[in-house]
Amino acid sequence: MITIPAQPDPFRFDPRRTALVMIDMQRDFIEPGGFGATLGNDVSLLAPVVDAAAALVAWCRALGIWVIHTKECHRPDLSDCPPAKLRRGKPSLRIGDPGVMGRILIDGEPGADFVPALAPAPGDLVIAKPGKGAFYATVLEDELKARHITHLIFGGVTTEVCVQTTMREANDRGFECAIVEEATGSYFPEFKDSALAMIRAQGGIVGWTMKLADMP
Ligand code: C5J
Repeated sequence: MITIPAQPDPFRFDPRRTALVMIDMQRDFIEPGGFGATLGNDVSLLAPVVDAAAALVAWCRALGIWVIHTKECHRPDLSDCPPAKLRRGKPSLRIGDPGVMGRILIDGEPGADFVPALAPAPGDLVIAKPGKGAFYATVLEDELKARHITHLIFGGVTTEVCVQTTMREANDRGFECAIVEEATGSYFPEFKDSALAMIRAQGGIVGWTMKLADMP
C-alpha cells in the first residue's frame, strides 16, 4: 500500500488496484488554433500542466499503475455530437470545422491527438469520449471493473470541466478518487482553485486533492 499526504486526509491505495486517468491532454486544448483557442481562451495558461502531467505519468508507470488517457473528440460525420454541443457558444470555429490542426475536435485529426509529452505507451488504454465525462458513452467503467480497479488518480485539462466531471462520475460509481494539483489546469485559474476546493470539501465529498511534490 502507498500513502500520500493529501486533503482532507492521506490518500492510501494499492498500485495494483489503481489507475491513472489522464484527461484530454490534446493539442486541441493546449496548443494555439485548437478548440480551446477558438472559444477565446488563452491556451498558454495550460502550458505548465504538460511537464507536471508527464511527471505524474512517469511516477505512475514506475509503480506499475495502469495509465489511461482520454480524448474528447467526435466521429468525422459528427453523429456522436449532440446538436446542442455543436451550437453552444460563439467560437471562431465550430467542432468539425477545418482549422490549423485539422478539423476541430475530430478523432484522427492532428488537433485531437495528444501533445507529444503525453503520448500513450504500449499497454495504456485510450478512451475517445464524446462528452465531458469519460464514463458517458464509453467502455471506461467496464475496463476498470475488468481490471478490478478501485482507486483512480486524476490529471489533465481542464480541471473544472472534463476532469471534475469525470471525477464526479467515478465517485458516483464507487471509485476512490484523488486529483494531482500540479498535473491539472484551467484557462481560468480561479475555477481550478474552486474545483479543487469543492472536491476536498465536506470530508472529501468527491475525493482527495494531493500534490506531485508530496509523491516520492
Ligand atoms: C473542455 C475539457 N473544457 N477537456 N473540455 O471543453 O475540459
